[in-house]
Amino acid sequence: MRESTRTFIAIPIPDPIGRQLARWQQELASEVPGCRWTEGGCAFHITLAFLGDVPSRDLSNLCLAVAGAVGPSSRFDLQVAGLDAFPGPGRPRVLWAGITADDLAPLQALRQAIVEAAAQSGYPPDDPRFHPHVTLGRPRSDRKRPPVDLTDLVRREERRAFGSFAVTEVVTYASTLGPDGPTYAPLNRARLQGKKTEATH
Ligand code: 2AM
Repeated sequence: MRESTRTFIAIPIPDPIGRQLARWQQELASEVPGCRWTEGGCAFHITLAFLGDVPSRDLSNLCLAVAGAVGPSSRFDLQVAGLDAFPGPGRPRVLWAGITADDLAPLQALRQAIVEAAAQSGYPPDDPRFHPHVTLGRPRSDRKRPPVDLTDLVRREERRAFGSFAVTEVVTYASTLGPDGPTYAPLNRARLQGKKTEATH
């Protein structure tokens, strides 16, 4: 085992929506030449906290802390919808699908609990900002290839929606960098076990 593991914590996107996203990537491919697309399958996710290199001997404690933070949360629904890019569609470096919900508070609370658990384990996430998204691909530009302007594409696709899904688990992943991009492997799955409080009328 390596001495340290590039680690992040995320909500996996369920397969039925992942398959729709993979088909969408194929539709978009001709309009975003030179993009490195996220591999389908288990790779689609909403990153909640990127921790960077964690000493491998600390991983089991970290996973326990994450499970402790996630357990009390109740399941909630999210929807995958719309297209946008970081830092902006005019000079895109990350092309992503958006995340919406009737109420985003449960997602924010879950993320906050995980950030606190990771920090208490000694691994605070490197970025205090949180903009929930699913990365679809990373457009590449260099001296020979100027960045593509995706402003029109993003506008055209703003109403695209992929249905909602219930968030039932949070996964701690190892990310391994390779020549064809990163590959992700689940280290631990933590289930949301809180009881849903029924609305009273
Ligand atoms: P993403 O969520 O926009 O795709 C593993 O690298 C995951 O952690 C990716 O999903 C990646 O971006 C996210 N991530 C967040 N901050 C990162 C950083 N500073 N370096 C690498 N990946 C980061």
